[in-house]
Amino acid sequence: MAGQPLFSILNEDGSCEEAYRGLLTDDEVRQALDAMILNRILDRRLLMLQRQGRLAFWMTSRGEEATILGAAASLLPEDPIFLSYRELGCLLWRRIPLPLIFNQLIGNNRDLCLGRQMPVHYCYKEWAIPSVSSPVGTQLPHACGFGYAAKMRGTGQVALAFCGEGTASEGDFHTALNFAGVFATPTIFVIRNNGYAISTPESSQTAAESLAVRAEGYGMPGFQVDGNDLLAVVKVLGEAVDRARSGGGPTLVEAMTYRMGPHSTADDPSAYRSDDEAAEWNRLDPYERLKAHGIWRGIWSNEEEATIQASWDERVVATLAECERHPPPRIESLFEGVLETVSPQLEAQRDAYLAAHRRRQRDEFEVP
Ligand SMILES: Cc1ncc(C[n+]2csc(CCOP(=O)(O)OP(=O)(O)O)c2C)c(N)n1
Repeated sequence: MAGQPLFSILNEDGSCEEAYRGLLTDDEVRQALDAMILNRILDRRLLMLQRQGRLAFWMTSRGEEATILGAAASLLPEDPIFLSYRELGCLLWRRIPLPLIFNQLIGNNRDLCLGRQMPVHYCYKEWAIPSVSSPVGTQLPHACGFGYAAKMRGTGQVALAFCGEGTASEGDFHTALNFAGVFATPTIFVIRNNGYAISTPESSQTAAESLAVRAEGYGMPGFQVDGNDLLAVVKVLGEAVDRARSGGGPTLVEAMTYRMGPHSTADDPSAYRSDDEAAEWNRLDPYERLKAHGIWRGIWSNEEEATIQASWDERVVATLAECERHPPPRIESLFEGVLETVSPQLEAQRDAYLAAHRRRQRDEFEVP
């Protein structure tokens, strides 16, 4: 319960109590390690791509993978995940094909949303990933509403929403948790407490002993968990999912973790935090802890890690090159796919815009 010591399962040497071993199968531990490796390769490569001017924007998730993957692993494929923006790992856990992810980031003509959203504003209906929305916190009432609808329709689905500890200070957080508590919706709220909201430290977000204690005021269970311990996250979220699916209502989980990289490609963390602090969290690196666990289980090795790394590296480079070859969406698509019937006013605006666009293109290519 909220207020109690942080719940962890993994010991320093990667071992765990026998009772917890079954939380994940050997295959699931391997899948999580594989996803973490890919997540880190993407974090590094996409950051470089942005620096080279080939990508507009990227947001890192290095250090937070256990929280993100642990949440995804606790759900069924049909349970929607309302992302904030930093949860690439959920897409990897659900095995959304890499080209679909890259097409979104690039905003090319194969992007399912045709470049209408910023990079990392994912939307994959087929994988139960509703659209990411830029104003932080809006995903929380969305998840609550989805849970309410699922309850009324009896679909058995559970909705999970992520937010950062900074977003927990938004009004939408209160709206969503209060509604979810009152109507006992099958919704799980996961706060990724990664220490910072861009440069604002977590200490500026609350005077209470934790964010998890807020759950009591909303009439729901609240838990703090070691967010860098995949097994601990799976244990706490697995119980929350079972409770929600069996009619027990919502849960608030505060996962204590650390953003090891910058907030986004427009941030320099050395301006607001010390190297010593980052080094301390390096010791708790969620990948290293899960790797130690895999070795302890006898299902993972350094050789296997190197082979998987090399194979993903190669696939990522080739897939990126392929996706960069696709042109931007047709300019006309700006006016398509939103309204079933286009009004005469919009038609006139479209025609004027396209005529201006053609004129601009002609001027650009005309030799003076
Ligand atoms: C309503 C609103 N206010 C401000 C912003 C600008 N903004 C984008 S991300 C961010 C920080 C959010 O921090 P946190 O919730 O802790 O999540 P984290 O980025 O650490 O994952 C801010 C202030 C925004 N997108 N929406």
